[in-house]
Amino acid sequence: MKWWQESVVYQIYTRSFQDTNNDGIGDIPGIIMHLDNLQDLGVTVIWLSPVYQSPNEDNGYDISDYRRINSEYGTMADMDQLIIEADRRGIKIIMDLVINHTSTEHEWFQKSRNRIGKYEDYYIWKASPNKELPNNWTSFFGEKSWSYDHVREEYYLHLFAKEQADLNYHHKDVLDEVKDIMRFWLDKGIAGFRCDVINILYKNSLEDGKKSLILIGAEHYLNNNGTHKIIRELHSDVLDDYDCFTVGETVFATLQDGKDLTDSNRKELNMIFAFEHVEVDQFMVKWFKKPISISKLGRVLSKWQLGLEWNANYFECHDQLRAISRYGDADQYHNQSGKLMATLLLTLKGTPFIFQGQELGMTNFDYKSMEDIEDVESRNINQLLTDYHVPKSLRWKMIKASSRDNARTPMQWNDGINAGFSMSQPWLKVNSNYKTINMEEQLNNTSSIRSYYKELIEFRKQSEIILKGDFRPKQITKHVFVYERRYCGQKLTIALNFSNKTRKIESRGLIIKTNYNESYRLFEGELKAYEAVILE
Ligand code: ISL
Ligand code: CA
Repeated sequence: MKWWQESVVYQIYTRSFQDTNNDGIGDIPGIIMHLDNLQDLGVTVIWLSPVYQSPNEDNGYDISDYRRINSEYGTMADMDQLIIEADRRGIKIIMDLVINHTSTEHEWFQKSRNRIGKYEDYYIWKASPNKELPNNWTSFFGEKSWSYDHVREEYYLHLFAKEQADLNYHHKDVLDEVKDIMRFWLDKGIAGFRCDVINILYKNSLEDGKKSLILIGAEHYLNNNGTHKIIRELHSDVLDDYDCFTVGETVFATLQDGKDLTDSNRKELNMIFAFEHVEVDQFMVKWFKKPISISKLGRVLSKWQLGLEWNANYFECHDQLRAISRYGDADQYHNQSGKLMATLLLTLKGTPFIFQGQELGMTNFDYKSMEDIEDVESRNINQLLTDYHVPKSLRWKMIKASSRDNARTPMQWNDGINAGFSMSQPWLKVNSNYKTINMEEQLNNTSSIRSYYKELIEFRKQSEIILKGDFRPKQITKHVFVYERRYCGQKLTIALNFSNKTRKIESRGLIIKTNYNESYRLFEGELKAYEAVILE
């Protein structure tokens, strides 16, 4: 096994993690402050969401200098110290590599709009004599994907916010710049990259896209050979020289795309973040709070588990809803459903990714209006819905049920001022449930969600079956998901009840883990509400 297959990764969204200088914004010293805590949890890799210099239109996913640290988060010296201090605790760091686009404040863009030297074609520009948009493409954030630049008097393409201009991968120098940036960070001792929207880099053509409800134009840039070629080149020219790994964030990837991207013979990526399982509740369910289809979730997860040799597993990140609020019951069965999601995440085949606060069972925000929202995606969607005359209450309902800020609320460290995140007004409001859901309360409480994460992470590290075993779905119904892991004639059965009623299942066995505190041993086929068991 490779070290990154045995790893447990913890994603840190620095802005919301821990503020140490009381400006209301999380920072790198705040991460250093909690390294012991992460080591205690059993984490062996940290994925840092972007901490590079950025005007923060999209919280760091709009980079203006890849070799500088955002001064809100600290200095390069802080970053160097973080790498050293993490290493002392057996924790490696992977960075976010955002190379589909840069901030329009990036020096390259500034030179490009002024047509300076080789930079002229670093971005995707299009003249338009009659001021019509160059094509009908729409962006991931719902708007048109072209903006007019008054300096160059041309349109530029942006598949995300208008402050995030897409780089032009038809220009060879762009890729060379990326390689240098990667080496810069790898030489500093980081252990790899989470590659942001890595499957959309190469644009085949700029022709009009097919009619579609979302993302018009995607067929011209999703998972094409140009992108595969770029990824292979990054692998052979850079990554191969280091002991590191990559996880690609791959929007709208099919299982076949996943196979192509992670097939070790092709030398592209080590694993990907697929989206199908976090899209089972897309739109109707997410916006209108219809119950999520557990059978669909089970089928999708099984398909990917069976289809790939190895992959990344996740249920939360800075773009997704909180898992308890989404798949569980945050009110009545908070503790059980938090542990249920932990059981699922940590017993699947692949490398598990935990998002900060997930180990505490943090939930979706409790905001009351648009004024509390910072997320650029939510603000754009709200604007779009306003333009379509969607009534305010319905707009809010939709934003509340889908906003990425649900996951981005500040970490809940204790029941003190601002949940211990900061002494001054946090950049994004703290969830008011911090009085009961917080780290301090859970740390020494043996029945807390955090204690369960810690226990299960340790269990996973010791279990060859979980680490190396095959995956077999056993029973997938409207409410339960049961699967086996098998290795060298041994097996474990994992049974999960995603409902608030007792459910009968076919499997039997000896319980070695349960998310209920009672110590009962023999499992006779009845799962309690939101119960999760691991059977021998
Ligand atoms: O978050 C989404 C839906 O709510 C996705 O459409 C998301 O934009 C997509 O998964 C790409 O995400 C990544 O790149 C974006 C950035 O805003 C996200 O935070 C990042 O994870 C642009 O860099
Ligand atoms: Ca700060």
